[in-house]
Amino acid sequence: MSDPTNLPLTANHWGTYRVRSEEGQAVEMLGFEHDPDPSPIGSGILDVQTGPTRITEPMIRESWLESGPGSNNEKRGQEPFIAVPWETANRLIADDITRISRDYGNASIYAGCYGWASAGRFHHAPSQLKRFLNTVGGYTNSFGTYSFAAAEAMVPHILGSFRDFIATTTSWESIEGNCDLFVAFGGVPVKNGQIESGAVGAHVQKKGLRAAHAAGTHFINIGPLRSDMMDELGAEWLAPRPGTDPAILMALAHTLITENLHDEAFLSRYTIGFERFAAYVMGESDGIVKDADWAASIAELSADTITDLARRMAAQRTMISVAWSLTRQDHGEQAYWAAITLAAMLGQIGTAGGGIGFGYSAENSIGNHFTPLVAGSLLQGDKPIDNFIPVARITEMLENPGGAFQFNGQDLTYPDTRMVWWAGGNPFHHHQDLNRMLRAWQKPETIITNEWCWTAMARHSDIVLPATTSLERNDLAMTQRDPYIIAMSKVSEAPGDARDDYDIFRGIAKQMGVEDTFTEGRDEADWLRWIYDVTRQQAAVELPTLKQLRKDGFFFYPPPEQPTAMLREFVADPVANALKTPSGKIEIFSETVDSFGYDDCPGHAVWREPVEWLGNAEKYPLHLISNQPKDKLHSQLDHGAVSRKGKLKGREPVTLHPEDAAARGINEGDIIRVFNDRGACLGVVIISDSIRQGVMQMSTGAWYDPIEPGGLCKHGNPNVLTIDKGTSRLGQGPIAHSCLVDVERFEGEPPEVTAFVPPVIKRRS
Ligand SMILES: Nc1nc2c(c(=O)[nH]1)N[C@H]1C(S)=C(S)[C@@H](COP(=O)(O)OP(=O)(O)OC[C@H]3O[C@@H](n4cnc5c(=O)[nH]c(N)nc54)[C@H](O)[C@@H]3O)O[C@H]1N2
Ligand SMILES: Nc1nc2c(c(=O)[nH]1)N[C@H]1C(S)=C(S)[C@@H](COP(=O)(O)OP(=O)(O)OC[C@H]3O[C@@H](n4cnc5c(=O)[nH]c(N)nc54)[C@H](O)[C@@H]3O)O[C@H]1N2
Ligand SMILES: [Mo]
Repeated sequence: MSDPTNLPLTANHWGTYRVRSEEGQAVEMLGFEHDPDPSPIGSGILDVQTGPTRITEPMIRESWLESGPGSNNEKRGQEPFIAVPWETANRLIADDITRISRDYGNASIYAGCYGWASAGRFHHAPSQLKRFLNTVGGYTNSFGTYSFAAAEAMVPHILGSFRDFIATTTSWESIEGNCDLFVAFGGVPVKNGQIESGAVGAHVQKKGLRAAHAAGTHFINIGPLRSDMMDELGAEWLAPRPGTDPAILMALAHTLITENLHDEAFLSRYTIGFERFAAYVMGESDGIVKDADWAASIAELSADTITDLARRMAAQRTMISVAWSLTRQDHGEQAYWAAITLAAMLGQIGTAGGGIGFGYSAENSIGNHFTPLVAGSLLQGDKPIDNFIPVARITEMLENPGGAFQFNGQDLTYPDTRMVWWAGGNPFHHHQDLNRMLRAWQKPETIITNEWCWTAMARHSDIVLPATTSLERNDLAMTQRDPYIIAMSKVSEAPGDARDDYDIFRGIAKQMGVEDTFTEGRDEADWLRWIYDVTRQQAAVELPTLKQLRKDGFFFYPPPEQPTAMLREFVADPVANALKTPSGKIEIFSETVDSFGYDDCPGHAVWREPVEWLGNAEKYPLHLISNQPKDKLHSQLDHGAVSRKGKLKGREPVTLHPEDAAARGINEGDIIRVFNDRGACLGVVIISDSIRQGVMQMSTGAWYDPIEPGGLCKHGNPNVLTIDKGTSRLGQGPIAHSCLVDVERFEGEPPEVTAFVPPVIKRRS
């Protein structure tokens, strides 16, 4: 067998792989030799590069093609598609952009287009779409992510930035040997560390956890799932009611204040507004004392556990880790603000292994040791218009053209959307309350999707443009938060008429007479050179030439000598290294946020009851946690072998507590119907006492597969159940994790899963 390190490399959000190809197609993906813990997710693509789920020709929904834009929109997702040549698709799209732009203005084109697409700085589908639309008058964009929208809006008011601090998270090297107590709200589920947006050279999350454990760090997993922490860490498991973390954090603060364990010197030197928060915690401002008894009744943790935890945190070097999931909840701003406040009270911010970290639970980079890289990317061009919506307000935008809404201190209005275009994302995966979204989906006259496989998003479009996968193109994988730069090689030939997103837009741009503006005369190779040059110019060390990089396959961008400790420089000199907040300090009270006058997000961290939680679970008694899937990234590769292997009876597994199962006569392996007023889906039961009683867990990612429009999802997409509401007027983030449901055994013949059966495709003679 030949040396695998001679094989070409490819990269994706779940890792870097050596790829063996046969007859123009990748047949084997081997973990990168520098990766101690490669993820199996990668090879999930091998069996679906071609076959029935692959889209190989441009497709147009029958009524749209025959009767024009806006025809029979209610049939989206059910009607046959007609395969057409590229020239036809390009001409019809060009005409429709021209019509909408002329009659309604470009704000009526929504291309916020949220989604993870694929790794690679050039072939990044959403950037390609946005660049193209900027050459033809612009579009309405989106702001923020589904990952942590509430934090992206909130944390800059407290720390001056959010992104800066996920790029400078205290590294595992700093935790190892320094951190005594690692308190993880939302745990550190190693399934998630398989992922990094943009690239992973070496997976380090497990290694970091093990090294810390071996050096004596004690872990506490606070959350509904024991499996959110590796067994071998011997973690304590506290399982409060989901969504009650802000109340627990308030009570921890209360204990510190009453026992005089808070660090007044730190608070006065590095923060402002502590008195306002303390008055709230002590009940002086609203008459409610946020003590351990108060929190115990909200969270269903014992008061002693809370006071004891506060004392332990004050007595030892403590890292507070807050999972990103805490932001994807009603009032998702509050857990982060409260956690930062508590960390400031402990006075350990900026120390080795202590302070706070955002999302050790989430990605490989959080805790990884790297020098932040300023990587070049495809330019999106000047924006002719700057309309936007907060990313998770898509349904509301479609429902309410011209409607007013508030966001982070701004009064804004929704555009009158006529066209929706997605490239590299899947709202039928990521958005909440899909049945409501489906109703709103009838509003636009034209929906276009660039995709490589028949996702629900593609099926519910009018025009589907067949894209390539990252295996089918050359690119550069680089991200700010991973030390490896990977030269990605084309290892498979694209099937049929599939084109990469650049060529897709180049064709439409040509039709519209703006090809040169779109391409600037560059082809793929020119753009890659340009992107790499920009990166080289800004790099801290000399990067190899592109030719050399291609030859070597990768470059390891050297991390700093000292392990990273978040906010160390600020703590060393808070004047010279002032934060980008109005005061230059950590804002425990924010005049800015207070001035917005939002009762759902006032001037300091507060406890607000979530819209749905176990404290108001009268009608639907179970709290649904729809966390990230272990065998795939979101909906990507759900149709591939790795994800399919993880299904039970072809459907999404659901974990139930033994008591909740017994109370409903449900047994291991039963097909169950999960339901609430918003919708229902099927799943297959795993019974386990490693979940908190009253909580059920069902990962995201199963391709949406309704029995009829708005009906039961046969496959198990939990977003038919989740609620579509903003976290608050400040962040307007999605709140998937605040969701109540009930379950029952599904009786009778279960309907066949058809998620992976392509739509009917017709051909014109
Ligand atoms: N209930 C619930 N819902 C959630 C969450 C949750 O915790 N619970 N989490 C949320 C979070 S954090 C996120 S980030 C979102 C993720 O939501 P998304 O990012 O929208 O999900 P993906 O499945 O990654 O969608 C990416 C799509 O891009 C396609 N694609 C990949 N490469 C290319 C390419 O090169 N060109 C083109 N044209 N297409 C490409 C893929 O096939 C896939 O369909 O989901 C959110 N939804
Ligand atoms: N394998 C894999 N990894 C992924 C992804 C994927 O799709 N697949 N997606 C990536 C993306 S886009 C993102 S944004 C990150 C997300 O990273 P996270 O947001 O951290 O991921 P989740 O799995 O949604 O949540 C982590 C855990 O938080 C716990 N939790 C939920 N609600 C609460 C609560 O109210 N309180 C407490 N204390 N705990 C709670 C749940 O038990 C859950 O397992 O993951 C990334 N990693
Ligand atoms: Mo995310």
